[in-house]
Amino acid sequence: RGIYHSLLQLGEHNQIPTRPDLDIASFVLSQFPHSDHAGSRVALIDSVTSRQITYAQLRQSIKSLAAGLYHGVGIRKDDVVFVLSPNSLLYPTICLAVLSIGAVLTTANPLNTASEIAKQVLDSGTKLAISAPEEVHKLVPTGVPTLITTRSTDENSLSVEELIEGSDPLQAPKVQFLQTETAAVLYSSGTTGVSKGVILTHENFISILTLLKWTAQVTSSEDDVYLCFIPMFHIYGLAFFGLGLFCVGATIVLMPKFDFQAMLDAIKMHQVSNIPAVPPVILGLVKYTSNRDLSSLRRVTSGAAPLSKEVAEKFREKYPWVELRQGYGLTESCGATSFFVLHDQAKALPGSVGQLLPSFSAKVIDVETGLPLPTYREGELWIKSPTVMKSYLGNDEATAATIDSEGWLHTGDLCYFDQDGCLYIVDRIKELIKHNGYQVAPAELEALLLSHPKILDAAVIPVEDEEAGQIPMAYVVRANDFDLTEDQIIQFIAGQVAPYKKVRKVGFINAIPRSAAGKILRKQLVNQTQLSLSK
Ligand code: 4UW
Repeated sequence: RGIYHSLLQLGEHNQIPTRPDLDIASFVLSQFPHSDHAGSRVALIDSVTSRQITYAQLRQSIKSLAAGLYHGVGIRKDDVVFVLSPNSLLYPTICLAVLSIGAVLTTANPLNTASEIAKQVLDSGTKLAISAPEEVHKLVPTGVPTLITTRSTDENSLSVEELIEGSDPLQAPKVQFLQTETAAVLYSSGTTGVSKGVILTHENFISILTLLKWTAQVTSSEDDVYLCFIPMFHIYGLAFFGLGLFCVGATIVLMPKFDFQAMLDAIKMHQVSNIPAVPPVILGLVKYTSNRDLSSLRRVTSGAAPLSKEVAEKFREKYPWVELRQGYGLTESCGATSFFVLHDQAKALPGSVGQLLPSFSAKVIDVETGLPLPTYREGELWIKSPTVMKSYLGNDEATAATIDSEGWLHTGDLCYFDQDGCLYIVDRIKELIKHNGYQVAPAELEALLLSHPKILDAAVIPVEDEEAGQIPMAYVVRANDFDLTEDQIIQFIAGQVAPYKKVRKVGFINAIPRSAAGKILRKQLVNQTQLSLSK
């Protein structure tokens, strides 16, 4: 009672494999196109250089790198490998090679600062880093052994490329491990506090990729050409482009970094038909491209942050030949939780993020009473599925606050279901701020603000922004020195965090509103801000 079960069914041939010793890399490789002809199918195309990699080459480079990491570098099962790179043709090879030897993948935004990276290196227990050459300087202070991705002029640093070329794919080790073991540690702030390591197992990934493969099969066509600008360090990009789409033999055009004009060019040049995207890109397409030829486009997905009903409707008016669907997911659920399979339904319900994927159950919990709610009533979304993370790394308290004793993951999102099992995300109860789909943890910015000698107290809240979704705004209580300005505070934070985390607005206040238990009353600040901005 009070439980919503997925109304979708995986076909007989698409069940989630349960063999205990199956690992994610073997699973993905077993799904590659097999016959000689299929092996020449293109897996990846670099949008800038037009360099291509076939499935046969991808398999070969994964095996070679696995052999090189094992025999050459000495990486073993459970060793943590930190990948710091923008999207590149090598990224999927690195992920799959690391996973295939039972090592643990951890990833970060290459825009992160040296101190943010040092924290993650320490927290994850990184043994080896693999870095794009231009980011290596950020890893130097950590003292962690580092491989660069591509060859440089520096003769001392070994590159992944050289390791692949110099290793024998037949020497790839056969490491045995269980589905229940850790595959990756991705970072998310969850419902509260600073970034935490989300432990995702091989089982979590095998489950999500089975679902992704199934949704791709039922909603796309075999010859779809996908465009990738979603970063692979984030679960959305990792699940789709680092691992999942290889299970349907897709061709992926890869952009090293997002640029709107370059995206339009890539769509035209490579006849892109399918784009997993984020709301600011959908908005961009609505606003900016009147004469561009986007006739090849067939399917666009929006996820990672809310897409307004109005923008969805305008997109459909402007591009009536494109199917637009929303999906919803979390790092803690290893990717997608809901999606629209039927496009007619997505079109009729532009505010919904779709139906629960197969194998998911959910509850909608009244925030006041803790009781489960029926359809159309708003409450916190709790979910259960084989994709739900094992725990937060080294943080029992945060784990217990997020996954309860019955295995329900408390998402911190406010939602309701309609009578057809379509899910609507209406607000975020958790602290998390999303800027262009990227996570910003208020607690992290508050700690930095409090380190300023002239700041007594601080709170960071989201402010709605048409382009970026949300921007972080700081409320600051100044020590008696009132010459501290908004600009000085913005600069102080900007010097210490990745650009997407910058505080972009500052309000001065006499006291931060707090509950009796000392918790910041964020909603009160958000309402107060909305009121003053609307004046
Ligand atoms: N509407 C409103 C949405 C939506 C949303 C997410 O950074 P994380 O932890 O994770 C993500 C993952 C997104 C994702 C992964 C795989 C996939 O297939 C897919 O479908 C398109 C999406 O964003 O942030 C999780 C938080 O982001 C918000 C929500 O608050 C959630 O808890 N969020 N998607 N469609 N809000």
